Amino acid sequence: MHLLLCCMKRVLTALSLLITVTTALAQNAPLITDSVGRQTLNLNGEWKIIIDPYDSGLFTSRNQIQRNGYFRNAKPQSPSELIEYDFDKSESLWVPGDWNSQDPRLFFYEGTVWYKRSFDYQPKPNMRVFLHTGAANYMARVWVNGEFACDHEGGFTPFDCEVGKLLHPGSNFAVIQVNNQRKRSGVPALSTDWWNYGGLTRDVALVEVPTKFVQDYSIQLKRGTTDQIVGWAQVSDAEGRQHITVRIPELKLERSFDTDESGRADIAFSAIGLQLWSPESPKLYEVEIEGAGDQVREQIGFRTVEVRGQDILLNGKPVFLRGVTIHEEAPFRSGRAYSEKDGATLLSWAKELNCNFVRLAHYPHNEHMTRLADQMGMLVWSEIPVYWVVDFTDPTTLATAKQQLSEMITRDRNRASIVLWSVANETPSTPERLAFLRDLIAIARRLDPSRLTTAAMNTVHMERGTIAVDDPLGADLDVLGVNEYIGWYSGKPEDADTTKWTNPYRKPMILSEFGADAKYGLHGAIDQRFTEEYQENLYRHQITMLREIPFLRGMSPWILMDFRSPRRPLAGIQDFYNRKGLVSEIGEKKKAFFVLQEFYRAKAAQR
Ligand code: GCB
Repeated sequence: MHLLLCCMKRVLTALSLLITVTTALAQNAPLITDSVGRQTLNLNGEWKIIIDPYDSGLFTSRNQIQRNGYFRNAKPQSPSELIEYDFDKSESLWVPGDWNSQDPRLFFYEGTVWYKRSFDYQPKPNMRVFLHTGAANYMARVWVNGEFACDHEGGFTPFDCEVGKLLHPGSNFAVIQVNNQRKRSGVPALSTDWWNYGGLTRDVALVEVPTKFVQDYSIQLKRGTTDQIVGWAQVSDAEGRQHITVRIPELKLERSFDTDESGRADIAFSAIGLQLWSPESPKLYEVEIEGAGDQVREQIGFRTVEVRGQDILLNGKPVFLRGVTIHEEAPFRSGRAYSEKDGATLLSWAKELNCNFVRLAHYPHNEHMTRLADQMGMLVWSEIPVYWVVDFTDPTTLATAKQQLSEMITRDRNRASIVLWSVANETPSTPERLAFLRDLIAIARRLDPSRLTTAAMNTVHMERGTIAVDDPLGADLDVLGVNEYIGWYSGKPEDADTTKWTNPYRKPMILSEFGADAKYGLHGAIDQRFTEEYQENLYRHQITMLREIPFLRGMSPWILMDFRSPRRPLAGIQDFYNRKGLVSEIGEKKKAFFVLQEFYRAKAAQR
């Protein structure tokens, strides 16, 4: 019998209406690694907004012939011009932040909102300027001083537009159209079990760099060693050979390398006395990279991660990943989480559970989160939103997924905390999906051979009480992720006690989801759905089962905190929240929290 182990996943048939803009000609600049560590002008704060459900702001004329950003200018160019918008008299929204939780009219809104922000700027000689957007969900188009600058698809990864030539001394303005309409070819596509928060949801800033600069680099510990640092650095726009210098002042290390003609240098040197990064001791070093007159600095930790047989090795030693999944949902206020404080709250609850691992579902979280994970000592699974049913046959969907994967890796490849890149969650087992995901796995390995690849799968076989983890995708992954909802979407919690597991791939497995909804404060019998007792009982039986899975090397139950979902309308209980959290949306701990906490305490003590 072929078993879909969890909730599923209806293919929505509604087509989303997305107007494509023919004027989007400019190429996005490649991402700048560590843009937060550069000279920046912060553009967070109040932005003027216009809500535009019909996308009128894209059109210059009534018959909609030219779609070149009617709202791109801050003001009418002459008093005789017919202009039917005025940013300055409009309302405003806070950036970073989703619009849904800031304005009740926008709670369920899916469409366009135009953002405008004025700022003073004095261009500096020999400097280039990029407008960095941490994330805009889902499509964004950017104009600076009325000129088109760039566009971007994908709601959870950053983009940098080069805008130096569009800026002038004194007052300037940026206009950004953000559209969060779901679309069939998108990543994710039409249906998700999380809120489709729209807007400029992460930090926005101008980033200044010299004409040629250190665009990107990877600095890692070489697998199988404890003191060999390897990597590469790329100077932008290089014409001919350059020097790159890497320094780790605390270790009194300084090494120089020559680039090739394209500005890329391979880096390799020994760092005797290096203290390794681990969850127990998350040591970070300040690392400085200098080249082509540019200098960038950040805190980097050094550790290795690999698979040996059915084990995951951290710094050469087997590790069990005591994890929990986390959505990027803000504790206490709901809405998209974006701040360091939000991240610190979520990760400290995970620490309280005795976790050493978090699965950041189902998309790359903001940069504060992964940097905090480095500082706090939390291993991380980071994922792109190839979620449920995306259009595996559409080449534009594949291109979007590849772009998001590469932006995720480029942003975070120097984070010691990240050990797993996940390419998908609960995708149907079809030949098209396999080809699609194989492409992504190959890219992840090419861009970052130092980490492990995974995906959360839910198509496995169940025969006579035994689950075989035999999704064909398993052959391509380093670590198998499996989601199962025994006792919630199928059977009773007690069924877990007698469920056995087999693994034809002989690889390590992470139970990447299990769980049950419970409303904090709702009490009843252990078989009464939505009570804390039901959830607690389900956790107990899951633990009974997973103690016996010989190839289990980690787990990340679903989920740390209740989060908003449009698919969960049950009045008085869900009220548009998925209630599988171990804590409520305002941090109240449910009974199951303590069951997991105790299991992890004992597990940690076993080492
Ligand atoms: C799943 C999904 C997750 C859902 C969860 C649920 O399998 O991966 O996104 O939120 O189940 O609660 O149904």
